[in-house]
Amino acid sequence: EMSAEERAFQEKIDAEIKIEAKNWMPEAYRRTLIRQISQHAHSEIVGMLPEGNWVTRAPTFKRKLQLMAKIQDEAGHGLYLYSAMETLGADRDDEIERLHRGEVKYSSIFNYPTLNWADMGTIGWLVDGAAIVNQVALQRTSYGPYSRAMIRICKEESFHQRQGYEILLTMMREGTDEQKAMVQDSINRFWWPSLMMFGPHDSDSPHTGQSMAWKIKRHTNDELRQRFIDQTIPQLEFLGCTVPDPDLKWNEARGHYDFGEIQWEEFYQVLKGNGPCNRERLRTRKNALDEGAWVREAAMVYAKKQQQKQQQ
Ligand code: FAQ
Repeated sequence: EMSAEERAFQEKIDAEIKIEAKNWMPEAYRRTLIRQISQHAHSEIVGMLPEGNWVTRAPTFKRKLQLMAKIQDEAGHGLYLYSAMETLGADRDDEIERLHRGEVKYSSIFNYPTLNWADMGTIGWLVDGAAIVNQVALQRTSYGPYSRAMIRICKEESFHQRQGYEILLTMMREGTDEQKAMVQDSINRFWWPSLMMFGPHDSDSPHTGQSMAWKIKRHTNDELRQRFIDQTIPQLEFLGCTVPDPDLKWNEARGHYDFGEIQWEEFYQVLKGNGPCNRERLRTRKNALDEGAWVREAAMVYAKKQQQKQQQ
């Protein structure tokens, strides 16, 4: 049985009116948003690490600048998303603590290593590409601050995607055989993990039903995964590369690409913390927090001194 408040809330959702921070909302709606937005923010921050690995080894000065700018954008997205999360009453430090204790998730994709320079292209093209498909849909999410964050973030994310694709295109057009092989190797490693970014099949996704009803999610995991594949395969063909999926095939009747079954066992192992880099990623984040402690303390002491001066 819905209360009058809940009914009014659902009517607003149905009428496409955004929910704002100070509006009444069901506790479960608030909790779902804190869960999703914090996971999204953590992903942006942890997502800096695989690319950070290549800043000192970028092949040219310009590539280095581009990569650094992209990584800084991701930091901005993370901070922006933490702010959106705070409008729901969650505390940033608490949520980061929970991440470091391994209690909450961040995107599975960032638990894979970056082994060659082509990975910087592949991450931009496939990982940011998948992120965009998901985030374009979230621009229409029902919670106002999250929706507005997505509009801004999508603009930068499309730039990242093109940046990544251009790295791969350059390697395929002007590269040596060895460099071309690097591109294919990179796509082979990142293809399936990129498809896993969209989450479990709809039939195995505990949150999709309620999140669709609340219009937090505007499309299901499987819908967005299919959209990503459909738009990515022509780009793959233009590159002159393949994906490691013998079942991938255009289906004229469906008007979509068919594709093989994802290794869900691998996905759930990564979610449990057993992916190739899970431990390293969390260790790096914890160290960053510990090593920055003196800066935060100094800033607090300085702020206090300034305040005391003003009171005198
Ligand atoms: N990894 O019932 P559902 C980026 C969890 S892009 C880890 O389907 P939901 C940009 C899920 O949380 C990446 N966990 O859940 C960038 C839930 O666990 P819980 C970030 C996953 O929420 C690019 C459980 O499985 N983007 O950072 C994953 O309705 C390059 C059941 O799943 C976002 O976070 C996964 N792949 O749908 C940065 C987008 N999939 O919480 C740097 C916002 C599912 O019950 C470099 N999030 N889980 O313990 C969403 O759209 C949704 O949360 C989904 C999952 C679609 C990810």
